[in-house]
Amino acid sequence: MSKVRIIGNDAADMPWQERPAENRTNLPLWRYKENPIIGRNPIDGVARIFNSAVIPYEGAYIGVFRGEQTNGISFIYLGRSKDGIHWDFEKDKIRFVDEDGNEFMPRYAYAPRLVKLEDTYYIIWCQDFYGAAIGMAKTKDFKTFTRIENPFLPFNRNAVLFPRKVNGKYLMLSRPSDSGHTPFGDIFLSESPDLMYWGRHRHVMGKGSEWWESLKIGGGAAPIETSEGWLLFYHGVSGTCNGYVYSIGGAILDIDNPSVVKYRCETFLMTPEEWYEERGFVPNVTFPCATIEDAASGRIAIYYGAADSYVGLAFTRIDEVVSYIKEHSVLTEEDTETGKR
Ligand code: BMA
Repeated sequence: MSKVRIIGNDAADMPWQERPAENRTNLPLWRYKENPIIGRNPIDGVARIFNSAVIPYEGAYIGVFRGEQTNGISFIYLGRSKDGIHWDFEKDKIRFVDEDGNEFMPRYAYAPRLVKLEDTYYIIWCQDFYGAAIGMAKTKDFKTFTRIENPFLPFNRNAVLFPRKVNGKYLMLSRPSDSGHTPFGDIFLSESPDLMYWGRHRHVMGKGSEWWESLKIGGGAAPIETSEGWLLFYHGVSGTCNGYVYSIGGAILDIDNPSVVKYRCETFLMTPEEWYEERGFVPNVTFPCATIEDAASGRIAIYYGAADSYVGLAFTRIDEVVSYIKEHSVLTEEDTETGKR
């Protein structure tokens, strides 16, 4: 029984491997030995799948995958899996419709997140809205995907919806940005009474003073509710002379006021090291987009995009990752204030 409780469902048959005995670091995450779980050219006309999100569904797993087509444009593809590791993809990209049922496709769509809220599944991604912005759709059956209003003005990326209302409001993390390869960026929180009107924006956390996250940060997987607060896996970016490096960071947000950071780990939890993270379309990227967790055992599986070319899996246990984050936590005033100016 874990000391820190995950408040959520059980997923006894989730993908899992124990920490290898020959683990090289004291970091609390370890990789799946057979990574990457999705290789190149996974679908006809799709060169690479990466930065994707999965969720338990009807006794198996379902996911929304960023597929970069052979013309270089990304869209979202649906995948199904019995074990969360081996995936079958639909051949065609997800066809979104508007509220009247007419086809309403984005011009491109990337880095999707997938969150179950009440009895509905929401997909949140980055798309063109006269510049890079957030797109959103809902589905109950993974057959009809209905787009809902874009939550934010351009430019914004990396939106992550909370899996339940807090204080009666829907909450979303996002990273206001520019339209290019944004060389700045903090994580903000916005709330909504109806998933249509978003406001009461708060600053959650800024880029770090530590070098691995000194350029920008952005939300990763949907926050996991725990007895210590909301556990957030996010990405932190370092701007080197040879390009950006994306590592995975960890923070714990206050359960009732998530714009307040309780603990923030000063080291990364994982950084590009393996060939499939260091070498690819965009080298040196580990980009977390989803987790599957088992409340009963405290096990967590993290799905991350690797080098904009592959999907990788990493594992941790709730006690291990929370104690590591707490032991290495360094907070600034910007982290601990409510984020209203
Ligand atoms: C960001 C997004 C991510 C991508 C990263 C590195 O701006 O496009 O999906 O992994 O850049 O290329």
